Amino acid sequence: MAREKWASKLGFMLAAMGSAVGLGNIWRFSYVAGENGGGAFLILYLGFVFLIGIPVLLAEFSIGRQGQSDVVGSYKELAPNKPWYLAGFMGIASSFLILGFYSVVAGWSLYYFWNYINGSFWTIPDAGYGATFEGLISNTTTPLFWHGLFMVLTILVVLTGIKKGIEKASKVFMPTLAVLLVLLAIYSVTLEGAGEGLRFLFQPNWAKIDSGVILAALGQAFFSLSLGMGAMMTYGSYLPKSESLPSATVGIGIMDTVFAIVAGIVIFPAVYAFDISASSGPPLVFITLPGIFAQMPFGSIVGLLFFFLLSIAALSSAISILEVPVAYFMRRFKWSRRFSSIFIGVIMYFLGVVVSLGFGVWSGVTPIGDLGILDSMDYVASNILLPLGGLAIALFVGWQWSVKEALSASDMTNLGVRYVWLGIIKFLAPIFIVLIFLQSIGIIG
Ligand code: ILE
Repeated sequence: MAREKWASKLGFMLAAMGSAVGLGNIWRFSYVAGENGGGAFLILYLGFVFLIGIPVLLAEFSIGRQGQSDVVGSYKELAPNKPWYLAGFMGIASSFLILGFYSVVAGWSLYYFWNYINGSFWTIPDAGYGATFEGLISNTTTPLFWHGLFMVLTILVVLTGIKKGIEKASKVFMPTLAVLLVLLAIYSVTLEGAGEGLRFLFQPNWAKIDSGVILAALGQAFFSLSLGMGAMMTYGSYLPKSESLPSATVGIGIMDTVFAIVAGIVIFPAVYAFDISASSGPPLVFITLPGIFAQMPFGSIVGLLFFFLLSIAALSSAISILEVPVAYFMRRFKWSRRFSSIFIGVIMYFLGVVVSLGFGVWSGVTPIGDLGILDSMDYVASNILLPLGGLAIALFVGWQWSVKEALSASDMTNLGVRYVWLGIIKFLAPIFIVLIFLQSIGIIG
C-alpha cells in the first residue's frame, strides 16, 4: 500500500504547527516559567528555541522525509545495521509518557469548556476557582470521564488518517486561537497589578538561574516544538520529497514561540492581579484564566471560546503524539490504522488514569524526589528523553550523514546559512545538550 501523504505543503505546515502549538504554549509554558523565575527563564528558553530547537527541528524533518517511515523505520532505512533506531524507540517511549499526562490535562480543559457551556463558571463559584479546580482534579471519576472523552477524540482523528482529519480543522481553529489570545493579552495588561506580572515575565533576574532552570528551559523548548519525540519526524515522512523544508521549519518555530509569549502576557498580569503564586505549578492557568474571564465584559463567552480552542489546540498536538507509535506499530506488525490507533490509544488512556489518580487517591505517590506522578513523567520525558532524542537527531544528521547528504536532505544546499546550520547540528547543539545534562546531574558546576 502506498504511504499516506499530506494533501499540500500548507497542509503539512498547518499540521506541524498544530502539533507544536498546544497545551505546552499556554498551560506548561506559563507554569514552568512561573516556577523558574520568569524573565531569565524566558531568555534562556528563547535562546534554546533559536539556537538549538529550530535547527534540530529541521534535522528531524529531514530524517523523516528522507527515511519515509516512522520514527524507528526512518533510522533503520537510512542507516541499516546501525544502532540509531534505538533513538526511535526512545521517541516511542516519550510519546507514551507525554500523552499519558497530556490527555489528562486536556480533559481538564474539556471540563472547563463544558462548565462554560452550562453556565457554572460564568460567575466565580462560592469556593473560588482555585478550590473548585482542586476539587475537580482530586475527584476520582470526573476527570477520568473527560480524559476518556479527549482520548476518544484523539483516536478518532488518528484513525481517519492524515489528510481528512486535522489538516482541515487546523486551518480554521489555529488562527482563531491566535486572535483570541491577542485580544486577551490586550485586556490582561489593563488589569491592576499587570505591571508586576509583565516585569516578572520580561525582566530577567539572573540570580534565579541555576542548572535546574537551564534544564527546564531546554526541556520546555523541546516540548513546545514537539521535538525529539518523533512526532515531527513522522509528520515529515508524509511529505513528498519535492517540498522545501527550511522556510516551513522557521515559520513553525516562530509561530510556536509567539504563541507562548502572548500566552505569558495573558497569564502573568492575572497572576499578580489575583494574587496567585506564580510558582503554583500545573494548576496555574486553570485558576488565573477563569479569574480574568469573570471580570471582563462578555467573559463567559470568551471563556467558552477560549477553552474550546485550547482543547482543539491540545487535540491537534495529541494526535501528533499518538501518531508516533501508531505509525510504528502499523508498519512493524502490519496492523491496520484503525486497530493500531484504538489499541495504543486505550493503553495511553490507562496510563492517564494513573496520572489522574495522582491528584487524588494517589497524591502521596512521588516517583522522583518530591515530584508527583504527572510531574515525574513530564520530567523524565521532557527534560531527559526529548533532549536525548534531539541529541541523536543532531548527531545522526551531523555525523552519520555526509555534508552533502545532510544539505540535500534538508534542502539547505543553496542557502547562505547552510554552514551555520550544519555547525550547529554537528557541534553546538550536541555540546550544549551534553553540557546541560552534565551540569544538571552535578558533574560540572
Ligand atoms: N508541542 C505540543 C505542545 O506544546 C505537544 C507537546 C505536542 C508534547 O503542547
